[in-house]
This record gives sequence, C-alpha cells and structure tokens, in this order.
Amino acid sequence: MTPHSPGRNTSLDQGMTPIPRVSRKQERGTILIIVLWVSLGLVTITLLFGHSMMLNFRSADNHLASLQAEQAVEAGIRYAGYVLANVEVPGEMPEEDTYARQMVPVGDAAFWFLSHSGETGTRRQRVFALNDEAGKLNLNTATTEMLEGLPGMTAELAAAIVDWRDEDDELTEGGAESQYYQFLDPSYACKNAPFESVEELRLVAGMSATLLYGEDANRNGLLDANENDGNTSWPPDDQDGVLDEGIINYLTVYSSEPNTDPDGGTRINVTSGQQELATLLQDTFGDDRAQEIQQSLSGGQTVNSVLEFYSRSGMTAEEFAEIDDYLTASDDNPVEGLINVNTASEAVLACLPGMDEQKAESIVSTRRGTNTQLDSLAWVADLLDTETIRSVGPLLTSHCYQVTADVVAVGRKGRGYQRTIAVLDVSGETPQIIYREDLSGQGWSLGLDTLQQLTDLVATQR
Ligand SMILES: [Ca+2]
Ligand SMILES: [Ca+2]
Ligand SMILES: [Ca+2]
Ligand SMILES: [Ca+2]
Repeated sequence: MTPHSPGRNTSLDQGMTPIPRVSRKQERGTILIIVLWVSLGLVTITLLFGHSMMLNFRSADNHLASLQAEQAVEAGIRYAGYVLANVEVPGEMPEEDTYARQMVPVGDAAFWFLSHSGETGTRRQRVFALNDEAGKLNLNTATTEMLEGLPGMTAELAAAIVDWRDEDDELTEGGAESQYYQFLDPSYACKNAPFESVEELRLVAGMSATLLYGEDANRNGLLDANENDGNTSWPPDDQDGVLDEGIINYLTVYSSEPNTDPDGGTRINVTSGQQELATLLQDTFGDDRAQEIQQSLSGGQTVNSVLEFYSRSGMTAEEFAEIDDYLTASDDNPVEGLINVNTASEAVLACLPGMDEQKAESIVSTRRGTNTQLDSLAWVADLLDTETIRSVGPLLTSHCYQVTADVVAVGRKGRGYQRTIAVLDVSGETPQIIYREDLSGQGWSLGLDTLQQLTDLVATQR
C-alpha cells in the first residue's frame, strides 16, 4: 500500500505548479481595504461638495450683506433729507445732537454720516455729522486772492482755476488757457465755464492728486495705516503720524443761497433800499426805535453788507435776529458762494478778504464755546473791527442750503461695506439730490475703533 489513498492523487502528485490558496483572513483584509477606499472617496466627495456649498452660502451671505448695506446707504440719504427738511429754522444746519449720526440701525444693517470738518491734521478721532457746503470756498466765485490763502495753493494754480472758469481766453498772469491744454497728451480745451464738481479741478493746470487729497487717499479725515507708511503703499506720505489733508474739504461748487425772505418775497437790499428798510424798521420796532436805528446808520459811507448794517445800527442781537432774514446786500438771486460763519473752518475763514489766521481762530473758538444756536451774524460783528467787517461782510452768511451726506453702511455681521456721497439741496420745497458719488471702492473709512466696535457686536450676536 502506498501511503496515498487514490483520492489524494492530486496535481501535486503529477508535478504541476500549486495554486496558492487564499485564506479567509486575507480575503476579509482585501475587502476592508476596498471598503476603506470607497469610504474615503465618498468622504472626499462629501467634503468637496460641502466646501462648495459653504462657498456658495458665504457668497450668498456676502451678497445679502452688500445688498443690505446698499439699502442702508439709500436709507441714510433719505434720512438726511428728512432731517434737513425738518430743521427748526429753515436754512440752518441741524444741530448735531438732534439727529442720529452713527451706527444708525436699518434692519440688520447700519449707517454712519462721515464728517468732512476740515479741521487740523492732528484730529484722529472719527467725527460723524452732515456737512455744510456753505462752510467752504466756492470754486466758481472765490477770487485768486482767496484761493491763494488755501494751504498748499500756489499763485499759479489759483490763476489757472480762475482761467478755467472764466468765459474768455485771456491769460491771467501765471494761469493757463487753451493754448496750454492743447499741448497736453491727450489735449483738451480750457473749459471757460463754471466748475460742476470739485474733482473737475484735476483737469486744471498745476493741480495734482497730492494737493487735492493730501495724504488722505480714502477721503475719510483719518490717518489710515497706508497713509502713514511712506512709499510702502499708496498714497505717498511723510510718515510723521499726522494726516496732511488736501484742499478738497475746503472747496465746493454748490453753495447757493435763495435771496428771498421767510415769506417768499424779495429781501430788502441794505445798500440801496432805504425806503423799504425804514418801513421794515418801523413795522418791527415802532417809530421811535426805528428813528434811533436810522440815526445811528446815517453819516459816513453807505453800508455794503448786512453785517456792517448790524454793526453800525446800534441794534441788540435779539432785535437784529427779528429782521436779518429780510435783509440782503446783493441783487442776485440766488447768491452764490457765501460763507457760513457757523460752519466754516479756520482755514476757509482765513482766506477771506480782511481776515487772517488770528481772526479766523477767534471766530471758530467763540463758536465752539457757545452752546446756544448762533442764529444770525450778530455774534461775528463783536469779534471783528470796522475795517474787517467792511472787507469780509459781503461774503458772510449764517445760512446753508446745500448739505453733503457722506453715508457709510455695512450689512449683517458688519459685512458688505458701501459708501456714497450725496449733496442735497434744500433751497426748494423738498430736498433734492444734486450730486452723488460712490466711494465704496476707496476702502474702509470708519477707522479702527469702529471696526473693533463692529467686531465686538458681531461676537455677541453669535
Ligand atoms: Ca478762461
Ligand atoms: Ca484716510
Ligand atoms: Ca503710504
Ligand atoms: Ca503726514
């Protein structure tokens, strides 16, 4: 007997290659690996899908925030119109504590009014308010002497500004007419017509972005990081920790005052309308007082401004406040380019004829120290001598009819930043938007403190 039974006479016995047998254990391992790979694939697909969904969601969320911010900007402009239409005394700036100015909620969004106060470059704290255009020099009426008084302005540039807006092609000394502009590449003609926006200045010979905007590239009145890093990033700056502002905040093209009294009638011209003036004084103060006032005014030169009229009349400020809205020194209607002593900055006041830095400073510091509404020009007369009143008087007003709302808004979670400048004219029945400019592309303008405030607020909402 062979040790092998017939049943075990396998291929082994016949000298063939053995087929390796797979153990159950190995089989299970292989399946596990396949399952793992498949799972991993599924997980990857899920993650990718999730990520793409998240990106879609975020983009929709940001889009929503941006739409909310856009709506909040519109709400801000409408609100500014409402505030201006409801001021206590028409033609006066609303007092700052009578309206909402910062982080004003509009649903999930909020808006702020940026101030262009044009104060000195050391101002670091963000200021929020509406801006009076009558507090600025009007590019269409300011003389070369007045323009030359602006910080950084040269006599040549002032002359070129006047040449740009005057009708003729006669060259002012140092200025520029078409014969200069036609040699530029691309060439263009001198406008010979009034400025329609302050930014039009960029077309005028000798003007530069540096002079117009200074270091304040995003036009927010704050020293942002890129405005204090030298030439590392735009704009060029002197890295001295102080914001050197451009002249844009001192200039306007919009200031225009309707020359009508509160009843809608023509105002009385103090330089010529003696008969109407006598009647007004008698009707308001009675015959005796009217005669006293007229006696004070008689003799010497004819008055040339409402301010001089008050200063020489011997009236009290209270008496003057009763009639000042009925008086004018101009036959124009409207009167362009008057400067509002209740809002103009020192730099602007110092440019006016007969004025200097010291007189401008005394006006601004008196204004700051007064809590009551400065509702007529009377208070300024007490600060200036007779000669200065005669020089500067014809240019001063206590009214404003064009106001800029620089509205900044964010949507939900502080996202979707938007910014629009709108100039509102309140000289008619209802406020009209006469200019608007989208400044969203200039970047964040609310400064780091507001950014922190928003970040904290979003954190508490989570
Ligand atoms: Ca000209
Ligand atoms: Ca800035
Ligand atoms: Ca810089
Ligand atoms: Ca600087």
